[in-house]
Amino acid sequence: MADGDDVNGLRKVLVTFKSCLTDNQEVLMDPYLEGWKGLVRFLNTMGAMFSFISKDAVAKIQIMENFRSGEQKENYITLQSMVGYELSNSLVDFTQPYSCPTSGCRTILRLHRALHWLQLFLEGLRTSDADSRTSVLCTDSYNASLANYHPWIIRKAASMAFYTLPTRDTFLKNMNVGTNEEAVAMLGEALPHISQVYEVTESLYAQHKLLDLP
Ligand code: 1PX
Repeated sequence: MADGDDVNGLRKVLVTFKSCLTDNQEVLMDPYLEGWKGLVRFLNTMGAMFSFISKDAVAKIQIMENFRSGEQKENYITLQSMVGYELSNSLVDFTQPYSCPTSGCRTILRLHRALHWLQLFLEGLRTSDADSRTSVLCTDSYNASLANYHPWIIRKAASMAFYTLPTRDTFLKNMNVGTNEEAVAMLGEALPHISQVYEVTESLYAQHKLLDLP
């Protein structure tokens, strides 16, 4: 399938993560948010049970877009410039209760943790058998990542939503990237780029001790 055929499909969305990394390994904010917006569009096709997840993701994307269109927009071009700017201006709360408005650093951390879930889920989808259950793949990847940061009530609501996911076959079809084999091949192409963005962000946050921001 030619790239040009993929108008609404996930190929374009996942490939967006490829354009996040600059030559000197910085993560560009705009394609990062664009990638998330595409994922949210896909999530919105999966039914009302997922709308609480979608709303939270949209709210976080919106916070970051506000930074990108505000007075300090130049400082939010990359994740690296954001971290440098917010830390040197004491804009990041390391403890609760918060004394500063919501920082970009803590907002991106939430999306970054969700990117880890995405990485695990897509890898599960890519490598699983045709008769695997998407709900199980999703639950396993969630429990191994995001669930560790969520309270019981969110975990419960998320697992109920996962239960409504379609079969692996239908899920791959819904991705709108051709046959299931083509969808699986596309995941294999896109995943290394998502992993790279994840790893670069993880080491940036570790270096600045930002991985536990409340
Ligand atoms: C080919 C597959 C594509 C699938 C696309 C799916 C896109 C999913 C987008 C999920 C974005 C989730 C962001 C969650 C951020 C978060 O952890 N927020 C919590 C903490 O924020 P706070 O500001 O309070 O510190 C917040 O409490 C979360 C609330 C909503 C529940 C989040 C559950 C996340 C489950 C992720 C799995 C999505 C399942 C999609 C099914 C395929």
